[in-house]
Amino acid sequence: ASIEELVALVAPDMERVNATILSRTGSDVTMIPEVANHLISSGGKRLRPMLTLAMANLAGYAGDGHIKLAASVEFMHTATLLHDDVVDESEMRRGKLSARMLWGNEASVLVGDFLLGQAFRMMVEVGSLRALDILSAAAATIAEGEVMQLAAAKNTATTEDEYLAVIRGKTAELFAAACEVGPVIANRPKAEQTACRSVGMNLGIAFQLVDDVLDYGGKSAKLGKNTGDDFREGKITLPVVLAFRRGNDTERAFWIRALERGEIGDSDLDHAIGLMNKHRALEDTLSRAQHYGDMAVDALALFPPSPMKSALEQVVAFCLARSH
Ligand code: 2DE
Ligand code: MG
Ligand code: MG
Ligand code: MG
Ligand code: MG
Repeated sequence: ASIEELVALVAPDMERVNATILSRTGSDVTMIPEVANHLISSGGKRLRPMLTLAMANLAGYAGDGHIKLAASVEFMHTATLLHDDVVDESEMRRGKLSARMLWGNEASVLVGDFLLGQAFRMMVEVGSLRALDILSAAAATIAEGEVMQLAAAKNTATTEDEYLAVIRGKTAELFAAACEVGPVIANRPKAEQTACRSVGMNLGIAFQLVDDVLDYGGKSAKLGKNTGDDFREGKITLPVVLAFRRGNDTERAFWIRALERGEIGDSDLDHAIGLMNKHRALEDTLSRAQHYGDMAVDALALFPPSPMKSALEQVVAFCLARSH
């Protein structure tokens, strides 16, 4: 499982997207390109803009609009990461110090705002009011998901459904919108729009489920960000929901002390991982991720076999295989 097939298929388009990204991070205010490029040139996979390009191609789109929409999607994603590391107080991102550690929280938030503004300008230039509608709604939904997460933080009574609503908003919605705008600018029938949206939504849910597993079960060096962040922040992710639900009274007391009261000692992360292993919480989170990955592949069934379609199936497999 790899993203290489997709990378190869979209390479000519992606070169244009990268050039667009570079020119639109430009500003006489030199701190803006400095901060923006720190993150944008740090070896991200460009997964979301690749999805926009792939779906436009699957939909038979022949124009230029997908380039600026893909760049917009990457700008929106970069803005969310700049803001996310402030909200999460994260120190590492993509193997480097996060922007907030180098330039501060203020600069991170403000450069994120700049990128968001530039993203919307590019969408307007493309001139598809429907694409603008989908991506602007996504921006609102992402923020909604983050606020929902804030409200659920440190609450061990959070349910699996509440957690799912959070990750649909904060992560899956951008995947969904990135995919949906492809058939939209190609003026394809509603069924194709729905199918592409569903590919993105289900892939996005799977992606975040895997991310949440890796925060406990991954290796920092490989991830390029610190593991254990979610635990230290008292974030209630699905591995926690499952381990808490399946735990005895002593174990629940541990989760409440650590996550609700934030009383965390040196060995507590290891203890948390031990409890997750005991209750198969990481494994079962990954089974759920596999289920959403399967649904993403199912949603591709509408399209006839093609190299692009099989490349997208590989991408789904890749996102799930990140976990081991
Ligand atoms: C990733 O979750 C979620 C990202 C969404 C962040 C969105 C914010 C609202 P994670 P990692 C902060 C800003 C909205 C805009 C600019 C439209 O698990 O593990 O924290 O990579 O991700 O830190
Ligand atoms: Mg984060
Ligand atoms: Mg976050
Ligand atoms: Mg995470
Ligand atoms: Mg995090």
